[in-house]
Amino acid sequence: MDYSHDFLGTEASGTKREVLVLSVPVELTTSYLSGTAGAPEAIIEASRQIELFNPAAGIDLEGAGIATVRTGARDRGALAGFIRENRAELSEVFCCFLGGEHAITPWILEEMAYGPVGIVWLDAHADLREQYLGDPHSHACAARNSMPFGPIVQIGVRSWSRGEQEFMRTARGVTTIGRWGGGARAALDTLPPRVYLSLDYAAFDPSVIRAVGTPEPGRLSWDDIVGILDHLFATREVVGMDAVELCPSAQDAASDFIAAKAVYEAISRHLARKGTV
Ligand SMILES: [Mn+2]
Repeated sequence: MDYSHDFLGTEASGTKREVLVLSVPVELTTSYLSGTAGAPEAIIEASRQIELFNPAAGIDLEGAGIATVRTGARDRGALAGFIRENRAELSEVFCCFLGGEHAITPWILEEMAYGPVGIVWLDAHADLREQYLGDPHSHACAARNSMPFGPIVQIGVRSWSRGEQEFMRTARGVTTIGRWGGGARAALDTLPPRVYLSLDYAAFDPSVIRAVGTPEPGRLSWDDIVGILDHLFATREVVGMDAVELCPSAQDAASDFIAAKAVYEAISRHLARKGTV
């Protein structure tokens, strides 16, 4: 595995490795706006503008032990091969996978074999289709394909198909909620003590992040996402995460920066909880 210190820059590296930011430029089933294969590099580049001192999380990421790995994986086989080859090393650190499209989440869950976990799914779309345009591995099926790996709580979801509505009515193991608030908090509190976090940038209102594959108006706001991260990292052990579906646009560098900042906020909370910095 080749490391660099591009995410947040060299100042965020350290003597011990605590966090790996892994680029996974998979783009196979994009259904609307394309370009998510370029998201990892756009996020990494924008991250270098972020202040390492994080007053909101009460932590300074200077010397925090953050490294960047470019997996080069552009399909399921390549990602699975990379994880299998490096699983021992990956399981010792907090891994944040940067997509690429949302289809990667169940692949990560399968190959990382985290054991019993709950899954927190921040998204505008339910992603509960059995197949989409004939493809059962589409990003639109990613939550459905993640169900074998643990109970799922979805927050921010505001768009789904009639078929998904039928499925949600009877399905066990997935709870779908629109807004962040008391109901969502109570749902998160039903999850096992260890959770995996999947952040689809479409969860954000487009007034916050606009450059996504399928922009969907309505909340979550920035403060909602930070509130969810605060609650999650305070009450659960987050075993790993992904951040997916950014679709970088030359006219919208702000989306790249805010996407990077969301990852930074999650990593900050992980390290603050671990107490190694
Ligand atoms: Mn999604």
